Amino acid sequence: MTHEPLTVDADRFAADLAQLCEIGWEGERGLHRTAFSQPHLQAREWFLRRASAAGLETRVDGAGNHSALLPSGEPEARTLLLGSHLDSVPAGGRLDGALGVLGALEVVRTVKDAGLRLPVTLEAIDFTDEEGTVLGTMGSRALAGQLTPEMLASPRYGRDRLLAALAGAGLSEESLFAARRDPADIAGFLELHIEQGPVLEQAGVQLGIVTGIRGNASFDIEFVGAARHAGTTPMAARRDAGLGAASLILGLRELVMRDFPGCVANVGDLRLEPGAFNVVPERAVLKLECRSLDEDELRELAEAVLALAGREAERWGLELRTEAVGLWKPAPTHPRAREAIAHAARRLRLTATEMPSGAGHDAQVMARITTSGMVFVPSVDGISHHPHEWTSLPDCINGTNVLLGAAVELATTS
Ligand code: HGY
Ligand code: MN
Ligand code: MN
Repeated sequence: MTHEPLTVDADRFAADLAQLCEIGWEGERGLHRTAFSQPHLQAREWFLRRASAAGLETRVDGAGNHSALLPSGEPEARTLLLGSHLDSVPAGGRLDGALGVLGALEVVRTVKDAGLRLPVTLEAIDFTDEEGTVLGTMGSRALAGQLTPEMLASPRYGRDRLLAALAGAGLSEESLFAARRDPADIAGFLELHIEQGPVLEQAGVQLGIVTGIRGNASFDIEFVGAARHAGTTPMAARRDAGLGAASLILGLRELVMRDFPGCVANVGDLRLEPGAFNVVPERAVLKLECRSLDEDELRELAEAVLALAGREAERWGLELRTEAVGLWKPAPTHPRAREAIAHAARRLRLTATEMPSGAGHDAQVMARITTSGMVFVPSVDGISHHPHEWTSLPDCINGTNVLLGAAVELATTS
């Protein structure tokens, strides 16, 4: 007689998901739950309250990572971590990260309710500042011992913002480094996440088994020309920083599509100074990132991008300043984690396909220190980092049940 696999409490999960989605939600303006903002802190407190209500232990570490724990009865038991992040991008969507944190909590609660005794401590974790509005994968890099003083010296949005955010949360650079865990104590890491792209929906497949996670190299780029009167200065006599920015953005798209077809690049922020109708821009400041699944290719892509910026600066008679402000290496997931996810999907008679992740995740950090895997569920119209980001409730529950099955398998076979 085949046993039906253990499944989560769908009603409890749905009720909690509805509550969590409201914290920081501003309707058509989207979700505003950036790291260390009031809504973010409210969501974290909500998570701890729900964990306590389920009779779980709770903990906050020196990186502000919030955890709900179900200790194993066994001495010397290692910890199987399940989780994601509750912080969002500005004007983001309601499920990016949040689904993985709630899914992890629901798995731990379900194991506890079922009286399942596992040889590992189960820990549902909400990592601090995955999205990088302060540092980027701050909590997971701290836990994994992947943070260095150099990384804290020049974060993507500046050191002042980092120090202010840490101080406001009662954290410090010292407490970040103290949050490091010994990898020998960790049995593995699993993350449930929305796909944030169109692949699963277009293929009509219920789940994605993530094979690898793209790396990301981020740069501050600055073109410097000369401010002049926009009415009196002849067009040919200008050193217009805006021309450097515009030609880099257009050239970037051409470069990637021609020479790096498996990669992506983006300029997500552009500022012209002094920023007046009637002044030729003296400075153009761009926030640029580029991504690849392969570490060597990411390095080559970054070099090609900076060389392009240099050529455009020369073309328009501009000075160029560049600063590397973030590097997240690509990471493959672990075959044992992929296998556990595939088994769980099969037991639940759900369709699944292996696929890479274009987005970055805490799992790419955890993959450096432990057996790590990711479960994707479809995104409606492939939309993410946008108020219309959504995944159906049945798909969210499917993903959480697969997370449960994979966690139990990893826990009992690691
Ligand atoms: O940027 C990313 O890929 C992720 O959403 N932090
Ligand atoms: Mn995410
Ligand atoms: Mn995101």
